[in-house]
Formats: sequence, C-alpha cells, structure tokens
Amino acid sequence: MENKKYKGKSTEAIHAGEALPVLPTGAQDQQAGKTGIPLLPPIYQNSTFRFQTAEEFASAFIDEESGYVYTRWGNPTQKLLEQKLAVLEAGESALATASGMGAISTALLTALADGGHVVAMENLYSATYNLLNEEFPRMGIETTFVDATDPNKVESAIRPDTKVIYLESPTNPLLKLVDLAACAEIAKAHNITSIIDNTFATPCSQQPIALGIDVVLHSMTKYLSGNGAVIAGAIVGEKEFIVRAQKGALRNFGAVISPFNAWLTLLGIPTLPLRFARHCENAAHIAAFLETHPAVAWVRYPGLPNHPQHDLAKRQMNGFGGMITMELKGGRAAGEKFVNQLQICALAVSLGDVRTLVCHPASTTHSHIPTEVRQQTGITDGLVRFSIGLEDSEDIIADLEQALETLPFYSEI
Ligand code: LCS
Repeated sequence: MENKKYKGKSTEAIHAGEALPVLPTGAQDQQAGKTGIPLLPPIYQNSTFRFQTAEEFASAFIDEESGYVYTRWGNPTQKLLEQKLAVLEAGESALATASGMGAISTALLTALADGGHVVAMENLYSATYNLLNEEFPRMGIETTFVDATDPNKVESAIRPDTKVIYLESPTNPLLKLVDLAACAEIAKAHNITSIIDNTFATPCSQQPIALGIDVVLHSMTKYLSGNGAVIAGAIVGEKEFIVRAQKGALRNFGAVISPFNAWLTLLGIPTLPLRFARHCENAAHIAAFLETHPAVAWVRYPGLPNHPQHDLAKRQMNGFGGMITMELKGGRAAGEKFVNQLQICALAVSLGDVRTLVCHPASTTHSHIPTEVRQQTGITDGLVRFSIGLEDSEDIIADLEQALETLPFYSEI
C-alpha cells in the first residue's frame, strides 16, 4: 500500500499509483533500444491480451496477478485508476466500475452474496433507493430505511440476519449527515459490513475508511472525474472484499469500466483537490448570499451554522462541499420560474461539474412521486438543488439574484 507515501492530497491525486510498471511501448521500440516512457499514462483501449506461449497463457489463468487476459477481468488503465483510488481513500484496494450504480450494485451484491437484510439511510440517491426498495426484494433481500442521522435508530433496526449498513453523507439532495465513526462502531459490534456512498464529500473532505467504515463507494461521474465527460464508479475497501467483488459480481454481472472512461477519469483526478477547494469556497459564498435573500425560505449547506448537524460537519468534514439545497417561498411555481430565468447556471441533473448545475426536483427528477409522498420525504415543491461550479462566485450570485428578482412575490416580501 502506498497510503502513507505522500503528505498531501494534491501530491497523492497527481502521483499515486503511477509507479505501476508501464507496459512496453512496442516490440520494435524495445528492440531498437528506445528509452522514454509516456509522462501521461497511456490508454490501453483493447479488449484482449495476447501471450507468447501456451505456458504463459495457462499461468495467467491460474495466477491472475501474473498477467492481463481480458479487459472485463482487468486492464492496465483500469488498474492504474484503481491504485490511485485506493490511495486517495486510504483503502487497501479499489475497483473501478462502469457507473456509480455499477459500484453500488456490485458492492451490495458482494456483501449480500448469501442473502440477508440491509439497514439503510432514508433519503438516499433515488436509484440507490430503487435498487434496495424494488430490485433487491425480488432476490429475497429486504431493507429497513431509517433516519441514520441518529445512530441509535441504525442500531435498533439491526436484525439477526442484517449483513449491511448502507449510508450516504451528505445525502442527495437534502444534505443530511451521518456520524460515520458512530455507525462504523455499531457495524463492527454486530459484525456487519458498513458501506458509504462518499460521492458528495469526495476523499478531499472525508475518508470514511479512516473512521472505521468498511467499504467506500463513488459515482466518479461527479467530482472525481469533474469533467462531465464520463459515467464511472468506484469501490474501495479491504483487498479480500475487492477481490471477491471483482471475481464475482463485477465480472459476472459485467459493470466494468471502459478503458477510455478510466483514462478520462485519470485525467480528472489530479485536479480534484484544487477543484474541490474552489467548489467549497464558491458554495460558502453562495449559501451565505441565498440565506439572506427574502425570496428564500431556507438554505441547507453543511458549512452554515444553521445546518442542524453543523457541529458534526466541522468534526467529520474537511471542506463542506459544493452542493446547496434551498427552499423558495413561492413553492413549485416559484421553483419553475426561478430556474427558467437562470443564464449562467445550467438546468441539468448530475453534479460535481466545473459548471454550476441547477435542478428543481418537484418538476423533474421527483415529478413521478405523488406530492404527499414527496413532502413526507422532504422533497418539497419549492426545493432547488445546486451543484456549485468553478465559475467566479460573483457571476453565479449575479445570475441567481436576477432570477430571484423576477419571482412575482419578491416585491411583497
Ligand atoms: N450516488 C450518488 C450520491 C449520486 O448522486 C449518483 C448519481 C449516483 C450514486 C449514481 O451514479 P451514476 O451511476 O450516475 O454514476 N446522481 C445523480 C444526480 O443527483 N443527478 O443525476 C445523477
């Protein structure tokens, strides 16, 4: 493990994993005695690998560490990304996957290989909720959803057959936090695998494995790649778990990352610490602006002292992230009108992009859910979610201000 090799996250993000031996540039070049290896790791955009002899071929099947066989089983570009991820998340090993959902399903299928019950945070990312609420029950796997902001509620929901505690912190889109050290301790006491989706925080803000969590997941579609160009995911954990995930659920269900997407993600990670710091700085300015605006009912940002878990955020997070949620006073009509007026901020799902992205869940991602159900889970009609980008914050604030000023009730407040 390279975990303790570098003092800072930026050096890690740039150099970690790159000690991986680079495959020869080509037989002719080797024969010609040419020196020099690419500074930017090359992309191995191939599906299969050839061997010189039957013996070499056979031994690669027996001992997979001895060679690459087929890209669904492993590829040098994937491998380099995985080594970097393990270092960034202070884990033993990592696995890159085709998407965040590929990481989530692969990790859960691995931890629940013999069936069992899941205790999960309520208000998870919607597709994760659907996976646990709709897909897994068909395989005999039940989930109890609890308000994991209270670790006691997590412990109370544990049954004799519970195999997984599944968490997100901060949650999407309500930015609730979970005390990771407390939940990890509960999981250990009951011999249960603890899993957290660390997409919103990134390893720059929190390293759950250092707090005792077993498995960390990412949608690398978001901050890790940061370029808005890929769909990708990651699992980080103990080598034993990662090997089981790779040889089992990943290989057989097939949510394997393509070499090209692995390479594009490798291009993004070196700037993650710089980008994340700027996301945090911009979000802090914008949250402070929104908080004082008369058209806004409330603002939820872990860095604001009025966040119900601000003390936990200060203790657990090193940077409060780029996501902000707010409630407009005028409900759904205000939400729709507001987003229609925006000029710099883009109306789009996803997050972690260099551009500021805005989403009004009631009219888009959550429109299929009946109003009462949405209200119960906190997805209210005037809720707007921001993924604050890397533009100059005064430009984003000016865009938000002009859009807020067009709301019909603005002058009445
Ligand atoms: N986990 C979290 C916390 C997410 O926000 C998402 C996607 C995923 C996992 C799934 O990752 P994917 O498979 O898309 O790479 N979140 C999205 C969102 O909030 N809007 O669009 C996608």
